[in-house]
Formats: sequence, C-alpha cells, structure tokens
Amino acid sequence: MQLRLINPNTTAGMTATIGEAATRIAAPGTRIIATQPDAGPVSIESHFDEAVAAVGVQEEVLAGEREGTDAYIIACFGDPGLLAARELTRAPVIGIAEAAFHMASLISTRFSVVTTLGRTAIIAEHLLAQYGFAHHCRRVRAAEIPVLDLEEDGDAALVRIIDEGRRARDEDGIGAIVLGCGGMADLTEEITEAVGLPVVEGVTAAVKLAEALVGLGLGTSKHGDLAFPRPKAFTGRFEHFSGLMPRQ
Ligand code: 5HY
Repeated sequence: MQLRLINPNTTAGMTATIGEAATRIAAPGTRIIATQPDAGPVSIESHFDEAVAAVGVQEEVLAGEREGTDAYIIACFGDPGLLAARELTRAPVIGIAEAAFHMASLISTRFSVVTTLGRTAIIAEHLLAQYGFAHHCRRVRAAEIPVLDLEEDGDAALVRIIDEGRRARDEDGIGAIVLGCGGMADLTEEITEAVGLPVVEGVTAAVKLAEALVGLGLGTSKHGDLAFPRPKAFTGRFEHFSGLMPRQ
C-alpha cells in the first residue's frame, strides 16, 4: 500500500524526521511518501497557522489522488483540515491526534497529553471533546517549547518533555502519555525509558491504523457529510481548485 504522510508545516527537516519514524514502524509492503505543502507556516503553533496549513493539506491530498494513494496521514497534532481532506478521497485519512487518542484509550483508562506550547493546548482539548475522548484525558500539559526547537535544539527540548512527562506520571493518576506534536515522532523510546509509562506517539499510531483500515478494505465513506464536494468554480489564488475537484 502507498501511504501519503503529510507534514502540514513546511519545515523539510521535520518532514524527514516524521517520515523516518513512520518508515521504521511500517509493515513490509507499506510505502511511505513523506510530503509537505509548497506554501504555509514553518511550524503550526496557533489557530491562524492551522487555518493556513489546512489549505496546504487539501492540495497534498489532491496531489495524492493523482498518484494512486491508498491512505493519508495528517502529521500535525491539531489534525488541521482533517474532515475537509476526507471529503476529497475514498481512501482513509487519519490525523495523528485522533490516532493517538484511540491507541491510548486502548491501553489505559486515563492518559495525559504532553504538547509543545501552552497556547496550543486548547486545540488538543477541542479535539478531545470533538472525538469523544475528553473523559479519558486527565490533562493537556505543555513543555513550553516552540515546535522548531525539536529540530534546532532537540536535547534541551527532550529534557523539558521528559520533565513534563514525569510530572504527569506523578500528579495526574494516568496509565499512559500521548506525545502532542508530530515533531516528537523520533523521541518515543527515550521518553518511554525516562518516564517509565507507555508513551503513545501519533505518527506511528496513525501508520498502524492506516494499515489496519486498508487491510480491512475500509475507506472514507462517501455517504453523508464526507461525500465529494460539489464541483464549483473557485476564484483568485484558489482558482486551481476549480478543476481539481475529484470525480464523484
Ligand atoms: C505539530 N505543530 O504537530 C503541531 C504541534 C503543536 O507544526 N506540528 C506543528 O504544537 O500543535
């Protein structure tokens, strides 16, 4: 199967980190295509960043449809543009936050999330409520590290994530920790070792869920709200969407 792994920010180093982590965990026969939009924020740390990145995600899915993609992963913990992306394809589209919440709820009754900046914690809290996992999650904690520190100052960032993970272990009454950023995809083993709790990382969780769905022959339903968008004209810089709408 061909799995298109979309890093919604435009930092090539982070796309590579995410791609390597996915390739390490993928089953034989699963081909990982790690991509990022041509245009957009170098990191996603706010609602505005998410809104702009969500358009890039759609363009990556439409590109994937031209290349016979079997499943898509949106590798940003805000799952930007997830439902819109599902409208564009029959293939499964999985957000790393949703994937991590599902996996964590299968191995623990309570988990906490450790994300990057406090200001993005609300985005994870909104997704927990939207996906129906709010009662499983004790806290969304922030290591207070800018996303690109994971690329540029990895060691210091790792120390802060481990410290916050240990606080969650000691204070939240949880059985597992969810890593709240795609850029943490290569840190799972070290954090598990240091904190001593099961650590669920979204990119690798999403790869396994995508393989399971494709293996079951299940894809995005085209009945109801995730049906293909009705073809229409788009204007200005979005004119290119006019001709791109997938055939029904
Ligand atoms: C992510 N931002 O996974 C989110 C993490 C966050 O650029 N990739 C990003 O802090 O919301």
